[in-house]
Amino acid sequence: KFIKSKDVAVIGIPINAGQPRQGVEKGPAKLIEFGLLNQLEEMGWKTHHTSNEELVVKLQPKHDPDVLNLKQPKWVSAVTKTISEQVRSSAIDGKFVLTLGGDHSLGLASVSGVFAAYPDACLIWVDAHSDINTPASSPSGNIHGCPIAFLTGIAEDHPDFRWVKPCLDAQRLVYIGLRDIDDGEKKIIKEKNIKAFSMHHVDKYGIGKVVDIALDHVNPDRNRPIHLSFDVDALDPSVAPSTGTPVRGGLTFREGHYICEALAETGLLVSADIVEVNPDLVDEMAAFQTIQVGCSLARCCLGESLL
Ligand code: 6HN
Ligand code: MN
Ligand code: MN
Ligand code: MN
Repeated sequence: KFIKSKDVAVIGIPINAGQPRQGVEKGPAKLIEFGLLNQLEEMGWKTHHTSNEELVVKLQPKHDPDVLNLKQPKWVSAVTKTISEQVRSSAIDGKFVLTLGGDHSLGLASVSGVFAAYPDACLIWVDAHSDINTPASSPSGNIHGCPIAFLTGIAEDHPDFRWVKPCLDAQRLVYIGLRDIDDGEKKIIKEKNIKAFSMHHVDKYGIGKVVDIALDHVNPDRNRPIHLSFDVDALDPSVAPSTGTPVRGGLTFREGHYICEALAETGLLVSADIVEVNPDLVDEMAAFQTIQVGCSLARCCLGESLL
């Protein structure tokens, strides 16, 4: 009921500055090259694609030293701030917003944009990692491990990220797929009482129940818009090998797809991110497999499995 027409804004965010590995900036173009837009058109969606290739290159500052432990903060900030506006205006237009990554620092763009359009939205973060490090707690300084800390207002003041509004209430967030959490993150998740389903919970309850309980928590009356942020490293590395921070023991192919299908089925899903596809990693077969999975997750978000 939030998405009124079958229009989808497909927004590439070809950024790698939130982490150290080259290649993840090629993810969006590879997903498109594989045929994602045609696939969505065949499902009856009108696609509106923005690659942002030139924009991301143009926004790279000449000098981008670490600030308060964070790496390349000016580039990440400029890209995510600019693209959050694209996300916001597409969402306000009533379009479904599909962002393609790129590293997960782009959550700053997608979540800020979606929540500016839908302040009552909730967020489902599917990931091996919780991406809730603050500048001070981050062991790596990589900003893809920090977006949630800024979006919830938990992060310490940082000069490059003052534009990020603390739009996300910790109780409107739920994690699925966690299995590699830093000590500082564990403390934050406990303190803020954030609902988190690790792989242990997926094993114990099954994915069907996990999604039900997750929705009961963030969306008890099933009346809030939903944003899904899907990091492909939530999937087992045997399913999505070409990603920068793989962790074994992840979601199966079906468990990952089930999440997307179940959220599409609610009719409340307004936007989704498919992130951390790095076609330069492992080998060509692995990259092909990962791109293929990325496309099929995106199609499921847009209702492929619905009758
Ligand atoms: N991701 N927790 C680690 C860090 O560096 O902060 C890993 C983050 C991974 C982020 O996969 O989007
Ligand atoms: Mn992530
Ligand atoms: Mn991750
Ligand atoms: Mn780790």
